[in-house]
Amino acid sequence: MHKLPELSYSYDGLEPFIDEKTMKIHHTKHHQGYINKLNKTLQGTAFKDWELNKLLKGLEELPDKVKTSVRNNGGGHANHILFFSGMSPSSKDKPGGELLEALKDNFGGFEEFKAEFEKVAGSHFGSGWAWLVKAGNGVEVYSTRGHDSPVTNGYEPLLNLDVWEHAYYLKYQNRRGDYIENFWNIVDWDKVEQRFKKA
Ligand code: MN3
Repeated sequence: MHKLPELSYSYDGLEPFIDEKTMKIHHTKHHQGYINKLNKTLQGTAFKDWELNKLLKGLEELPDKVKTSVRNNGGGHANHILFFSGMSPSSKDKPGGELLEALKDNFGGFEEFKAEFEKVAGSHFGSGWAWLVKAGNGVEVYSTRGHDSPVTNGYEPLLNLDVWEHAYYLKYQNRRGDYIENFWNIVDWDKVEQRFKKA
């Protein structure tokens, strides 16, 4: 059985950048909803004890009757774990160490990386996610549709931003750009650095 992880901060912890009501609904209704549907799909199958990463890595080999649900609900579960745990009320302005070096190598600098991430997140059509991933020896920025996970494509996710409307509509309505810009205030760069080291 897959379970909803608790947040390491309170629902109002990311105010004023993400509002309490959005966080509460996002965590207890949307994220929990994906978990409920995933568990229902896996119930009584050979995959019920598989870890999330194993399911997503092996997605294409899964039988059709579970594949679509694992893509959408397993992906939804994994992406929200990464998203919620990648934010913090007390975050630093920018990463350091090897991650900063990788961003410089790939994008020319931290500001250039941010501009690229904002462009990808802002121009993604419809529901999906913007990503910073480790790909081979470098890092890459791109977006996925629905809840598609970079893990399925062999990438290690480092940072993601939910650009489904449920992630920002109550506070920002159609102003996705403002939501994206404010995201930088709450990125937990210590966490992202740790993910980079482990990847
Ligand atoms: Mn979401």
